[in-house]
Amino acid sequence: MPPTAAELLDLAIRATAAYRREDLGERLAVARRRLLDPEVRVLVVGEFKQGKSLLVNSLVDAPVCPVDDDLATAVPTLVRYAPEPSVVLVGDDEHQRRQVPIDQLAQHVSEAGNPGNRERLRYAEVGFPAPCCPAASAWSTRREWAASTRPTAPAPWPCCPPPTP
Ligand SMILES: Nc1nc2c(ncn2[C@@H]2O[C@H](COP(=O)(O)OP(=O)(O)OP(=O)(O)O)[C@@H](O)[C@H]2O)c(=O)[nH]1
Ligand SMILES: [Mg+2]
Repeated sequence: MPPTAAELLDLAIRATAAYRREDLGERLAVARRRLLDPEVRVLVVGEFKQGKSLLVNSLVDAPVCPVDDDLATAVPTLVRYAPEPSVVLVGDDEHQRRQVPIDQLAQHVSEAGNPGNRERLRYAEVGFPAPCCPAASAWSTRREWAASTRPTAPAPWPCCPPPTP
């Protein structure tokens, strides 16, 4: 049986160690983690005020990202499935995590409440029981957002039915 992609990466990682190329080994380790991650991310990239947040909200059928026709988003928002709604602010260091009430999200991720990201947040993580896709998660940033679903997620999403033939 031919080796799997993960086995080939393991072999390459061992080779980088043997040839003292730890720099390449780290990149291969990242590739291996991505390969084995069951989540799929879909990125949507756009300039300011192009409707990214409204699109994310429509997909998860909930107002999880602040929509505004004037002030821009200051901090990326990660939206992922959780049994109960929750908001966690993540600081410069991934371990700096602070839970806040969900109705305070907008003031931390918008230029109005957090101008120039003076709170130095890396991102805000929103947990939400998305009714249209129980295993969905989505990224919303100033310039991009990504939705990801695990392979076991039910499909299609009721809010995005497939085109009829
Ligand atoms: N007419 C129309 N307006 C839209 C549409 N999508 C978004 N808008 C409006 O455009 C404005 C900006 O929408 P947002 O979703 O906040 O845009 P954004 O890209 O997330 O903005 P930033 O995160 O600040 O960059 C809001 O007033 C929305 O109501 C659309 O499809 N049609
Ligand atoms: Mg936005």
